[in-house]
Amino acid sequence: MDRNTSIGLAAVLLVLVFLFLEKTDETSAKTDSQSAEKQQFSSNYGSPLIDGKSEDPDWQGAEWLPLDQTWIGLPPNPADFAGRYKILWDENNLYVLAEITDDTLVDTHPEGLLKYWDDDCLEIFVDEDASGGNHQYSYNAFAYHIALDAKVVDIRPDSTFAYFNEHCTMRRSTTGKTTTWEVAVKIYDGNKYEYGGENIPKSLKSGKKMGFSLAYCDNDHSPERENFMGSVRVDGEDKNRSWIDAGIFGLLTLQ
Ligand SMILES: [Ca+2]
Ligand SMILES: [Ca+2]
Ligand SMILES: [Ca+2]
Ligand SMILES: [Ca+2]
Repeated sequence: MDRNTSIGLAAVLLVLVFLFLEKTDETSAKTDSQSAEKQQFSSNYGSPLIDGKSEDPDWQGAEWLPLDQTWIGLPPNPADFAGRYKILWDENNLYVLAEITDDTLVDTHPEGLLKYWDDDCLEIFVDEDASGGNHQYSYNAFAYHIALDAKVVDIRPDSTFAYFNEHCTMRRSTTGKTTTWEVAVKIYDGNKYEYGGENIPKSLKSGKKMGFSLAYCDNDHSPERENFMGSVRVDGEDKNRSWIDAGIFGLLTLQ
């Protein structure tokens, strides 16, 4: 190889390195701007007893967060719907305590897999690796619809509705028009999840980040749900997108 060929090869190599670095920069900048847009939440460590009651000392130390974003319908008056929630975590579960004021509790479709979103239900969105992206027919993220009878439903990759009862344990108690929903959520690696397979929930650690949102479907005897209220702001005309797009979930940090 003569001197000119060597210089030529070195120049080509240098250009390739530059192109690679530029590409890497673009990719990381894109990831940064996406995560910067996510609404940030944090959760304390604690292990409440799942009994539908909020008296646990660990809940007392957690702050209330608003469940006040209208995703479907007009903003409801406080007698029709008002909601707030708390989050805790320990090694085994994420815990959600939701205090929901709802004038009428309805379960119009007692068959759990039939139009479950048109009955009153709590909905917990979890994206274990905070990847964002489409999760409509995949386990990239889960959208757990928890019915009044504690059955848990989401959509499988073959687009059928299915029970995920072992993922969420829920107990609730109702006083007057206010219902306390207390839920333990097991966190699964959606990239490896197999329906009916031997799936081992993840062990959680301080500092972990997950995509997380909460919502409530409120129906009071209408053919379809009247309101869908969520925990995060959703930009744009169509705000009912969390069941498809994990990119609009909040970003939760376990403290
Ligand atoms: Ca409790
Ligand atoms: Ca209502
Ligand atoms: Ca994911
Ligand atoms: Ca209702």
